[in-house]
Amino acid sequence: EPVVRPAASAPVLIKQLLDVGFRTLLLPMVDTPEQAARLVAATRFPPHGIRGVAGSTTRASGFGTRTDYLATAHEELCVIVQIESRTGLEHVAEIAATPGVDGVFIGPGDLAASLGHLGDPGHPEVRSAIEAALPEIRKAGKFAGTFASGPQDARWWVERGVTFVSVGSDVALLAAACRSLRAAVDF
Ligand code: 3PY
Ligand code: MG
Repeated sequence: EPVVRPAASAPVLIKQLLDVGFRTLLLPMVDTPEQAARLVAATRFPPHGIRGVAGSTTRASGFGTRTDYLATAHEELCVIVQIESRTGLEHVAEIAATPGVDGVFIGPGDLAASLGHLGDPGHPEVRSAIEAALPEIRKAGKFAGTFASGPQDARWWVERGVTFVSVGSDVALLAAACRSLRAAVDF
């Protein structure tokens, strides 16, 4: 299942992604349970939320061929909120407990910046803050995720109960392949 992160946690962007057919969203910069609840509402049609109805114009509804789409769309969603600030961490238990939030992903890059360690997501204070948040997320019955710097780091997080690990990036892979190709023709 592709996981899509909009540029901002905004209802209009969430609606566009859901209408196109994405079902799993990673929503950045969530600091409070109120914000988490508003974002969950943006993924649900009334009366459960505020998602706008686009009917048969959406790919998600099979352009109207899925006649049960409006009634069942919410059953197929996975809403993951991203905590990446000191404020967000302070509210981790309530954010994780928000109904409709399926998982919580901690963003180490922005969290490091928020904790005063800009550019150093591996700083011990950042790592221990993430580690301390994991049981809070699991206690709420939700899954925890974070970003790993490489395969070994991914294993380290998995051993600590993280079940959703982002490792590597498309841009880094492309850049590495370009450098290696460039080096191979350096006659
Ligand atoms: C961060 O580390 O800030 C992220 O957003 C990772 O995805
Ligand atoms: Mg971030």
